[in-house]
Amino acid sequence: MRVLTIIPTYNELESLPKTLQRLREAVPASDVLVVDDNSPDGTGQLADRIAAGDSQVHVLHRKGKEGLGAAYIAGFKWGLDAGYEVLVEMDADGSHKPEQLPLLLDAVEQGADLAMGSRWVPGGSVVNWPLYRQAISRTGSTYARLMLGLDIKDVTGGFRAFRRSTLEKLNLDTVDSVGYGFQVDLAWRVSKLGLTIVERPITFVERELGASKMSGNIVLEAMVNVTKWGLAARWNTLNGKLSGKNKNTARQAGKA
Ligand SMILES: Nc1nc2c(ncn2[C@@H]2O[C@H](COP(=O)(O)OP(=O)(O)OP(=O)(O)O)[C@@H](O)[C@H]2O)c(=O)[nH]1
Ligand SMILES: [Mg+2]
Repeated sequence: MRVLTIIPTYNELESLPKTLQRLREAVPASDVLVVDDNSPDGTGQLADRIAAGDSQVHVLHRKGKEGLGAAYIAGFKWGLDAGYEVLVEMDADGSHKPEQLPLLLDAVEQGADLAMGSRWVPGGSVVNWPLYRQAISRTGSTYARLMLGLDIKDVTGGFRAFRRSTLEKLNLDTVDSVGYGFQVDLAWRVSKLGLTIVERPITFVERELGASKMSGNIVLEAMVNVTKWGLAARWNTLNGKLSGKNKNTARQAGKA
């Protein structure tokens, strides 16, 4: 299968070279697309220099910082246009181990429509993550699971392999979530389509270099969106049941 690993970057000058080197060694068959949002620290130019020496590395330059979600959508479109069969999401900061990517690719090869790296299934773990981050992540995942009725343990995780046909069904132009909400949004869309999602245990390592882009706003956006989607889904179900009942009542009235 032709695989493209998409790595969104914003100010990842220190982390990107090592991540790219590890990825190219761990999964030499995968092409790579760095999607840079015009990082002020020059990550985009660094990526260009690496790409100049490696025909399997590509760079997509975007005008400015628009968030992780927008960067991935642009990357997916680029990859779909180029004909890739599997499209991978991976962070630049070393949190996702390129050496574990084969676990996800194997799952897709065995039939999964979406393979997700998971910190919260047996065998999964986090390294050097402060307790408060673990608490936010676990609580966020549990809330999304309950609200959306998702059977996924790590809903916000960002180490994923999508089968091409899965992305083609997602209506990417209507996705506008930015941060963790984007990951939940995509997982939920795949789940609603009834496609096969599998979780594989991964070891998530806290970034060693550079600064986090996580913010209170990103967490808030995810919470608000999950609540909105969950309530809308319940409303639709209720409405469906009510209109079904009304039809039955009308039918019975017609018979009488
Ligand atoms: N292109 C682009 N990439 C982004 C943007 N925001 C974050 N990223 C990248 O997305 C990946 C994840 O961002 P992180 O800052 O590591 O966010 P996080 O993993 O939730 O936070 P930490 O756990 O603190 O690292 C990294 O590769 C970032 O460089 C953005 O607006 N545009
Ligand atoms: Mg990170």
